[in-house]
Amino acid sequence: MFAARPLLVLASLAVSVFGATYSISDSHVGKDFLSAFTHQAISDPTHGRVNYVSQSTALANNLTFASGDTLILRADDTTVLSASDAGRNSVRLQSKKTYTEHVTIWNIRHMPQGCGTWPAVWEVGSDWPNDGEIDIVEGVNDQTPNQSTLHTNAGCSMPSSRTQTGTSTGTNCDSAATNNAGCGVQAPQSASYGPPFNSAGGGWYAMERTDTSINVWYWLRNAGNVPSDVLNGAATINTSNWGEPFADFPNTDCDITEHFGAHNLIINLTFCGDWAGAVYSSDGCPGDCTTYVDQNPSAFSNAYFDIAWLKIYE
Ligand SMILES: *[C@@H]1O[C@H](CO)[C@@H](O)[C@H](O)[C@H]1NC(C)=O
Ligand SMILES: *[C@@H]1O[C@H](CO)[C@@H](O)[C@H](O)[C@H]1NC(C)=O
Ligand SMILES: *[C@@H]1O[C@H](CO)[C@@H](O)[C@H](O)[C@H]1NC(C)=O
Ligand SMILES: CC(=O)N[C@H]1CO[C@H](CO)[C@@H](O)[C@@H]1O
Repeated sequence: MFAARPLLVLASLAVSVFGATYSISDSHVGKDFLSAFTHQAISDPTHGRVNYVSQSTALANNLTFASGDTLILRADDTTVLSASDAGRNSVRLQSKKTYTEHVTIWNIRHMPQGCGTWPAVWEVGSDWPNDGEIDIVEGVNDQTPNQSTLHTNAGCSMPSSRTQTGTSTGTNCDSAATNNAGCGVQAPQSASYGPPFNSAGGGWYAMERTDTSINVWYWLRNAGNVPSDVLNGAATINTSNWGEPFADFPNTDCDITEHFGAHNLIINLTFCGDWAGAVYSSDGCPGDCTTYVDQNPSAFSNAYFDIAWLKIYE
């Protein structure tokens, strides 16, 4: 206990030392997402009960809707599926550009909710896990682990004491050694995810990746402390003024340049699978996950993202 104090003081100094200013490099709103991102009609490596569709199919079925300052990404909520179908139609978008050191700010009005849902906003390289993975927003079955996680190859871990408002779920980021759990941090407020996030009108998620640290923040829509550069999506931002992140991943025992390569930005919505399916019953959801997803399309009427904008700074 005694030793923890000076460590905390040092760590909080480190946040302001590592904060930096950035200029905007990409700004996406409404229809911009259709040209900046690719819809990937691929099979889900995490075995979800999902059928990712192409952009033309998504637009034709209104699963992807882009207009004005709105991007809606949703799952089909009308079709009853049979066991032989591939899964519930949904979308997975991946940015065409890749980024190394950068900041992203996602202005999200609504995220998918419902039993069986597993939405994620995240970043990953072409060679997993050697290029690393940064999960910015992720959760399952409306539970609010409101979690951010790193997944890497061997040799990347987080110190037990860090300057963050969230709670660590594990310090070893090595996917192979942790049964793919990685090193996660849970946000301090339940409203950071799922139904309570949506009731609050959503908010902003921001991630800063430098060669020395990865930090994640969120601010709910009506929070009194939203930094003005985040609120306004300013052309230049200064992360030094953003306060303590909820998740702080320093390079103390993890060489970030070695474990993280160039990343694409990804938004996806899957169902059941390795995480949502495994904890479906213990999360209080009815029956069996695959059957529920197949037979209850109307249960997914709120399984959608509504994104106001995305800005990327370098
Ligand atoms: C969707 O996102 C989850 C969470 O990051 C990921 O584990 C899963 O592999 C993704 N599925 C696809 C097909 O991208
Ligand atoms: C498509 O979705 C948008 C957003 O939810 C909605 O406003 C619009 O009416 C839908 N279009 C059709 C043809 O259903
Ligand atoms: C960024 O903010 C920090 C902390 O308020 C301040 O010291 C620094 O001068 C700012 N940087 C710029 C370029 O404005
Ligand atoms: C509902 C809820 O609050 N979920 C979790 C959000 O994260 C914190 C940990 O930081 C958990 O204690 C909560 O249970």
